[in-house]
Parts: sequence; structure tokens; C-alpha cells
Amino acid sequence: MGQNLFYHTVGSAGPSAGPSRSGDVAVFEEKHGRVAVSVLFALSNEKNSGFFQTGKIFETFEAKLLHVESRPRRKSKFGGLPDLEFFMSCEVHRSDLDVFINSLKRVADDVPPWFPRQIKDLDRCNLLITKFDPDLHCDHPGYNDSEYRKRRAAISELAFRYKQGDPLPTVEYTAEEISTWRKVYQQLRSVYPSLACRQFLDSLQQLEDECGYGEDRIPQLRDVSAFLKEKTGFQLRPVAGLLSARDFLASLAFRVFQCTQYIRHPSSPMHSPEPDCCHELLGHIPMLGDREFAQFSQEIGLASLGASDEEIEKLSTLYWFTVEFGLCKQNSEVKAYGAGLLSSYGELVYALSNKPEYKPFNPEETAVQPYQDQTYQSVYFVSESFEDAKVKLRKYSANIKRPFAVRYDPFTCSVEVLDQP
Ligand code: HBI
Ligand code: FE
Repeated sequence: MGQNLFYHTVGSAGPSAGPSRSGDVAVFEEKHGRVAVSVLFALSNEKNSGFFQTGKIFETFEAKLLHVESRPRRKSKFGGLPDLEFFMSCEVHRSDLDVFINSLKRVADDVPPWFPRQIKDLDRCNLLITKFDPDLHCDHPGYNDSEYRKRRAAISELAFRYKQGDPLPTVEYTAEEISTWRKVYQQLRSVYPSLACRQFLDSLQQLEDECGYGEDRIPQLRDVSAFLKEKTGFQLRPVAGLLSARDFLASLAFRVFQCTQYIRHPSSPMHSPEPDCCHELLGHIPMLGDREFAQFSQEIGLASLGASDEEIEKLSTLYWFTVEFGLCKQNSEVKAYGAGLLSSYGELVYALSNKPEYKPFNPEETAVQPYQDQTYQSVYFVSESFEDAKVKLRKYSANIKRPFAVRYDPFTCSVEVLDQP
């Protein structure tokens, strides 16, 4: 029961009055001891009482409804009506929040979560997490810079408006933005030859030769996406910020990588609390140009489709210690392939010093390793090769409990769902 309910509270930190838009989610502030909460849950149509029980819970907790939406999940096996997924925002007393959520969990049904079947469905995978948003968090370097926040909002708008198949938006970067890029590029480029893995270096070289990479210009997503499409079939789509793990991983199943287009604040060129174009273009893109790595990434994505929240959490941890912070062996040396490392000078140097602990990559263990995103990792996982990591991941995914199997059809860019006996 209730496996797939999650909620997402949004605190009061920002000065912005009233609701602000984040993708499909309305974000409200806490006031008078009440807190705005968004819940997403499914009700099966086989037994019909769920909706009314839910209403009773809202009544009991004097929840004030702010927004209600529903979308069909999948048709039931017996040709009946589809199960519905509800997205509701409401206001409740902060002190009631936990009991309210637990009560909803008890009535929500354990039907598999909705997931995209076709590449077009990625237009609906846009649940943003406001954890590091500069409008809401006073420790974000751009918090007190209204010009920066205005610029961010304008670039976010391009992502909100984007629909699958549209040409990727181009951004005219300012001289100040290019100067931030140059600092990042110069510093990182100088250490790559000794610290980055071979696949990364080969791919970066090609991006410099063929795709306009260099310190004087921030590459456009459109050019980079065309480059990747040809190399590995990956393509990019613009995103306004940090996405929910479920939505982010789902896009990988279709060989789509969601890319931010804004750049970090000029006051902290060597660090960004959230993904920005330096992280995407320098950290992720070169690796996505490698066939073996591209396949590894897609397989994490496929494993995530329709998985429970607990499994998503584990896959997201696996992603963290591989795609973001992974190390691999190369000619008896250890090199970096994780994008979080390859886009952060400080942590890149630290990870390859003799200070941190190394463990061999082993999905069962890696998936439950605690991690934090505020400082350097205390442990890194080392893969024998991408091939080896992929084989191990495949074994791990095969053990994830799902009532169906998925298969990607590259000709139609869609996912076939095979009911398992
Ligand atoms: N969202 N835009 C964006 N970029 C990421 O790299 C990203 C994300 N959401 C979640 C996420 N990465 C990972 O930390 C995993 O949770 C999947
Ligand atoms: Fe990343």
C-alpha cells in the first residue's frame, strides 16, 4: 500500500510573494503555521472507495485545497477503466503534516507509477525540485542578485515552453557569463589530461575539433545535441533546474539528457550548488559521447520506469556514485569519469588524491551507500570498466521487482511494456 505516494513540502525561505511556477508544480509559502504541500498518488479503479476516503482525510485535517489534477495511468488488464493518478496541492497545519501524509499513504493504491512510454511523454516529466533554487535559498550565491535571478527566470522560461521535437533554444550569453565559463574551462582543462579517463579525453578533443568547444564561447545545446545524436543516439532537452529523480532518470531511458542552460553565479565560478551549463557541458556531455557509457546510462533509465519510490532512491544513489562521482581503472591507474568530479576542480583533485576511501563498484552495495550533496564525498566507487559496470548493473536491474518488463524500441523511440507471467 502507498508505495508510490510522495510529497514535497516547500518552506518559507524566499521573499517572493504568492505562488511561483516550477514546471507543473505550484510552490507556496508557509504562513500562520500552515504549510503548502503537493501530493501525488494513485487510486485504482477496481475498488472505488479510494477517492472518497481521500476526501474524508482532507476533511479531517481541514486541508484547504489549492489545486487538483488527475491523469490516467495504464488501462487495467481486464479492459476496465484506467487507474487514475492524482496530483493535489493543499494547505495543512504544519503540526498535522506527518499524520496527514501517513493517512493518505494508507488509502493510496500500490499500482505502478505512471511512466513515459514514448519520447513525447517526456514533456510531462517536468517535476522540479526547489532544493537549490536561487529564488528560495539565501545561501545560493545568486540570492541577493536580482539581475542574476531575472536572467535565470528568462532562461528557465525557454525550458518551460519547450516541447519534444522543437528546435533546441539558443541563448546569447553575455560577456560576463562567457568570462565565468572561461575561468571554469581553463582551470579544469589543465588537469583533465592527468585525471580524466581516456573516453572523456577522446570525446572532449572531438568536441573541441568539431563542436566549437573552447574557452571563448559557451557551446549551444543545439550543436552539442546534434553531435551526440550522431555518436551515440543521445539527444538533449532543456530543463529549468534540478528535476525529481524519477523524471530525470525516465528521460535517460529514451537516450534523452535533460540539460540546464543557465550558468552559475559569477561570484563563485569554481562551485555551483545545482547543475548549470558548465556541469552539463564539461561534466556530462563528453561521457555521453562514449557508446558503452551511453548504454550504461540508458539502462539505469530503463530500470527506473515504473519502479517504486524505494527503488528510485537506490537507482538514484547508483547514478550518483557512477554517472556523477564515478572512478574507473585504466592501465592500473584510477581515473575520473563522473560529471560531478569532471566539473568541479576541487573535488576532482581531492577524489584522485590519497585521502578518500575507494570501494569496488558493486550495485547492491553502492545503491545503499549514504551520500550528501553539500561537501566532497567520503567514499568513491571504482569500476573495472564501463563494460563491467554495465554487466553488473544489468544483473542488479533484473532483480528489481516490477510486475512487467520494459524494452526500448529505437525505431519508434518508445518503450514496450511486456506483462510478465
Ligand atoms: N536534475 N536537471 C537535473 N540534472 C541532474 O543531473 C539531476 C537532476 N535530478 C536528479 C539527479 N540529477 C540525480 O541526482 C539523481 O537523483 C537521478
Ligand atoms: Fe549531473
